[in-house]
Amino acid sequence: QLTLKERLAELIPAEIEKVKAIRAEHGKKAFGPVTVDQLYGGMRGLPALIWDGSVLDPEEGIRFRGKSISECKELLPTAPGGSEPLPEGLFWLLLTGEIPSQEQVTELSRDWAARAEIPDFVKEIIDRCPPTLHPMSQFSLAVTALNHDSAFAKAYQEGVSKKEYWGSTFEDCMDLIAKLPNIAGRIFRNVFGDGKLPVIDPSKDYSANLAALLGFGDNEAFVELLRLYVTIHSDHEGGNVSAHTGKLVGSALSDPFLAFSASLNGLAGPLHGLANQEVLLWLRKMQDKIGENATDEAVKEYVWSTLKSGQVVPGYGHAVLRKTDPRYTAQREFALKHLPDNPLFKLVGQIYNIVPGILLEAGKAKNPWPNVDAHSGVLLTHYGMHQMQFYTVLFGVSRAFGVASQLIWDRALGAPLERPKSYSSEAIQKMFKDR
Ligand code: CMX
Repeated sequence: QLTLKERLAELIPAEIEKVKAIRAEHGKKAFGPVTVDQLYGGMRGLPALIWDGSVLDPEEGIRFRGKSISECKELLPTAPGGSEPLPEGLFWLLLTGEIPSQEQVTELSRDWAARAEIPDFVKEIIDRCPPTLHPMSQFSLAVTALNHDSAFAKAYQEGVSKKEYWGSTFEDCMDLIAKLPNIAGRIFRNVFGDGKLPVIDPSKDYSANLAALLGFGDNEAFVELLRLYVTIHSDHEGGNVSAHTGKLVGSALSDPFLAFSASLNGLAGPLHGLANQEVLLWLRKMQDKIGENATDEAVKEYVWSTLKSGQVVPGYGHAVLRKTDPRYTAQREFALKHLPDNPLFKLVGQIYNIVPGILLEAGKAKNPWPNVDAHSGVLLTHYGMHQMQFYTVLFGVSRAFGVASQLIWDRALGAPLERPKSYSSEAIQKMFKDR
């Protein structure tokens, strides 16, 4: 059985030829006009990036290397006795487009466990953070500091040839993913607990170790939740803020630690990954105001009051999606199986029946349906993880899988420095003066 790196080494030459052929045949073809509105409007719909791991269809949602979430749940290896896909398998799929064997996935778990230890000075950086510093800021600091031991940065300084970039990038990406549970666990325990951490168990899978580091290792349902959670949050094509930021920073040949910490800073924004924290805060505030088991009328009034005070309804809407996010649906299915009677889950279901109608009536949001963040906090809190400021860190652990996969391919394919053209408003006025 080949290791992931050996399989990649086999795949890369053919992929380089494929890209050459695409460019030779289609390189000068246009996608269509670019409008001035797209420049002012956050570049919605602007074709601008290559991203191989996943593609997002507005109606259907995400596909990882062509596979829907349901297909991934069916095809990817699971843990013994478990039924959720192992993120190890998803990473293999993102990188190679292939479904790995159980043995290959177990080997990845072992490899990541062996790389999981973080340097003492990184531990110290985390330990010195005041508990009032948001966990995402601590996370980003720690990931940035991992660049101290970057294999890519070292190889580059030693004058490695461009053709060899991907090998050390691969090593850095494996180290990055492997070290995230220890970083996340340390932040969690420092901010919310007594700072004491168990050690990684090399016989366990990634999510089981992550759960143990967070203090939930004995709860098999929570471990299963993390397997699903890390799998579905991993990648959402290339244009979202965290993915694109990682690719952009990586294009300057900043190493994967620097590139991914930049991703994390984008993920920490409330319109992106922080929305999972915001959703739970909003639900709790709603419960405080209108009580548990509130009527539909009371919920409607609360949603309208959110909109009327100029705030967004967190967990709803999307820049690309135009239907319910299948990542929301996957989490709903998990809840129906494991926590059907949880009151907060019931509230989430009640809101699902109410918010889209209100957003449509309000008439602004292009997509009135829920996104991934509308559901995740409810699941975590059900198992006793009530620390909502931590939720986006879990999103970040998962997002590393998608960003890392693309960074490896970008170096393998020799992706150039990103440098799109910007314009001033004055330049645009001049350009279209007589048109
Ligand atoms: N509540 C209230 N208003 C909303 C809304 C929502 N959930 N979603 C969109 N709108 C508003 C926008 O703020 C915008 O208003 P203005 O014209 O006043 O600026 C208008 O509707 C049009 O926006 P859009 O084109 O439909 O959406 P965008 O592509 O600009 O933004 C997103 C997408 C996700 C930022 C937006 O839907 C939003 O703010 N949602 C709530 C926050 C959230 O859940 N984010 C998480 C997304 C998933 C993730 O990345 O993790």
